[in-house]
Amino acid sequence: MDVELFPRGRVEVVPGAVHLPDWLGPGQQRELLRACREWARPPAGLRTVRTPGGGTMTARQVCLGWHWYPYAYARTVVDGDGAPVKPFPAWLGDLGRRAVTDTLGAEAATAAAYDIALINFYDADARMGLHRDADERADAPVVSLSLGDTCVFRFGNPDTRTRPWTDVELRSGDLFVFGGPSRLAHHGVPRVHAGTAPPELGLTGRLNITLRVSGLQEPGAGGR
Ligand SMILES: O=C(O)CCC(=O)C(=O)O
Repeated sequence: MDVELFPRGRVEVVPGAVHLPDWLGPGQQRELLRACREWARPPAGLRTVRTPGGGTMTARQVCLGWHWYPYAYARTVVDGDGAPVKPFPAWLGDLGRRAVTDTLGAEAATAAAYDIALINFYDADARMGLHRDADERADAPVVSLSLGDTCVFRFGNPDTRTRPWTDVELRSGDLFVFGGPSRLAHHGVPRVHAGTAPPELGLTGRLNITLRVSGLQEPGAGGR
């Protein structure tokens, strides 16, 4: 039997940033994984993101609602197959608002009309450098759901890419929400612990589903 020495509970890492372990049960994780597998299919499926400097991100990505590319949003996969981005389903928006209610409270969830999902797939060698989610035009909290392998999620501060930061272990089913004074905090994934996914989930690697409110109206809008 797998029993924690210290049970994991809700932690407010810094004001506005909350980690809620085991928020998704095994059945919900399986449902979300099934949806991710559908979304990953072409057209507008899982792709390698190229950065303006000529590099590539090691986490591969698929988007819903608005297509993110460095560093703006579009309605089509402008840096890939050119297909229209897949729609953002209403049920995912409901899930996002529930996540905010359960972490930051009902008031924080009222204006949270989620319309973007970024789904990141990490194999054992994938990472994500410290960055800010700053291409949106809305200040609603960012909702982050984890499936599969455990990772180290580094949560820093809005001002610099350096310390202070907190390293949080995100496991399959965990929820992390950041809003308010933490909405523009730097964050990233320095490490994935390969082979730690719950075997019954049937996923090799890690999936992260990040929900955001765009605040965008026009195709091609946004960007830094
Ligand atoms: O994979 C994660 O937990 C973080 C993803 C992320 O930072 C992003 O999509 O901007």
